[in-house]
Amino acid sequence: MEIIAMAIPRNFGIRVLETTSTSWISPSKFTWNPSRKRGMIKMAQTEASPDVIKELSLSTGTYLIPHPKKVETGGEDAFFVGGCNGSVVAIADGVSGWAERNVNPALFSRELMRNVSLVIEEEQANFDPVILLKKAHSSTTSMGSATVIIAMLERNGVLKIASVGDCGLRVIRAGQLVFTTTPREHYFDCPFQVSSEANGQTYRDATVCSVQLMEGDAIILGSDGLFDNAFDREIVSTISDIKDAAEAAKLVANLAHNHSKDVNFDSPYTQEARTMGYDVPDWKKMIGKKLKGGKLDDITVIVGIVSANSRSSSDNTLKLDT
Ligand SMILES: [Mn+2]
Repeated sequence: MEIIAMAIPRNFGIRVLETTSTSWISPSKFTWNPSRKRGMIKMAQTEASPDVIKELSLSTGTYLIPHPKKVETGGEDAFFVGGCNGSVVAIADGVSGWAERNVNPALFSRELMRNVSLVIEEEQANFDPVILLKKAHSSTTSMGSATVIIAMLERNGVLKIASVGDCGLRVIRAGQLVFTTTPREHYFDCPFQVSSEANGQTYRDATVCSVQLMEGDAIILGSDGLFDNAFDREIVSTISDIKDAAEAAKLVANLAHNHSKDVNFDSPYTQEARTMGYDVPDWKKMIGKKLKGGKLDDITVIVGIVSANSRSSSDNTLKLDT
């Protein structure tokens, strides 16, 4: 049972899987070297006009649609938007398998996000999502586990990301997808997760990366309920002409929600399931059937649109050197 404690599988989604084959996913890991930070900041300063420095910030919108069976309780996703200029965005997805142990899966994810909101006040955590995750996780006392993603935008446009599990982030620039995070899972439907259990994942297991954002970029954060039900190309086309972050978040969440309820939709989730060897029985394949359908889940979407504010370099309230 200890193995189960280390990695709680989700208890929703496909329940009619015919095989039990598992695969270990080991995507290439992005790396982020904190020592580069100062160099990147200097570059931002020297490339700008000597008199005007641009500060980047996020205009954010959020939208959460609970699992249809969890509407009354609000579901088990939780999110946070805060920090200076809304520059810190985070989503945690409580792993629902805990319900089988009579543990409310929402408690851990909500407390984790609440602790992010508290820890963000500490200067050390305010510039490093890994430290923020470490501190928020270590102060979370609820039983449970969650996948989690934290992203923070520095004023020079560097977006730092730490992710454990299968919450995700996309960057769209001029109508093109230019960056995606990579989910990590122990096996299909059992993602990496920070946990109340000593042998669960921690900040040390986070996939850590950074990306230089530009004015006009859009970032989209989502729980797996988004990315299991909506393809990147659909997300890009859905928000391509939308300037308002709140409207964009609502449209993207509804896109995923509609697919999640569509039993005939060939979703990213079922496509991955088939890749992993899960499918309908062979006799159904012989008559042309295949595993399909969306995945009912909580769906959380945060959209951030990057805007720039110009400041005179003589304005000594500007603190680029962090
Ligand atoms: Mn989920």
